[in-house]
Amino acid sequence: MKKNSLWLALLLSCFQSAAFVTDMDHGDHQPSTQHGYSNIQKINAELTIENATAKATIPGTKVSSGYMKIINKSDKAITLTGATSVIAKHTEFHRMFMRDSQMAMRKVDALEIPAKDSVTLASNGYHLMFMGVKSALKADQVITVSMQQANGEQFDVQLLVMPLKKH
Ligand SMILES: [Cu+2]
Repeated sequence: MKKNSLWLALLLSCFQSAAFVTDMDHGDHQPSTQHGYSNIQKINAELTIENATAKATIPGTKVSSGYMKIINKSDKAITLTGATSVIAKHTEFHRMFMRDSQMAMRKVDALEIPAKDSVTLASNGYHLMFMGVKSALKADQVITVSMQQANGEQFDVQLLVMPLKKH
């Protein structure tokens, strides 16, 4: 039972995030100037990250999720095998999917970015999941996530925390 309620909390977190995406298009937050955060992060000649965001934690919860577009400009696939961040005990790649006409999600062990292509982490598909968030994530905060590649390299991405949607 305890495991089920944890998964329910995680699912709710992912669903509610759908509302946050719409907020990004409004002009009242300026990601490109916040704390040196850039909405286009050129990692190296091969990899570029765009619009990396995380959502503010809902009061009383210790989960959040992260979104971004990962662009691979090289002619070889790049495989991400994991992610870590000091803000949470566990950071995982997840994928939302339909199961018996209900949304569910599961951990993804490897995320492949095809050659000359991109993968978008969003609220309705792949996403980063932060579990055991150590202190509440607040709007305009910038967090760092380290991504591990299958080739042993790793790189850091900055995520701008988006506000909770006002009702
Ligand atoms: Cu998730």
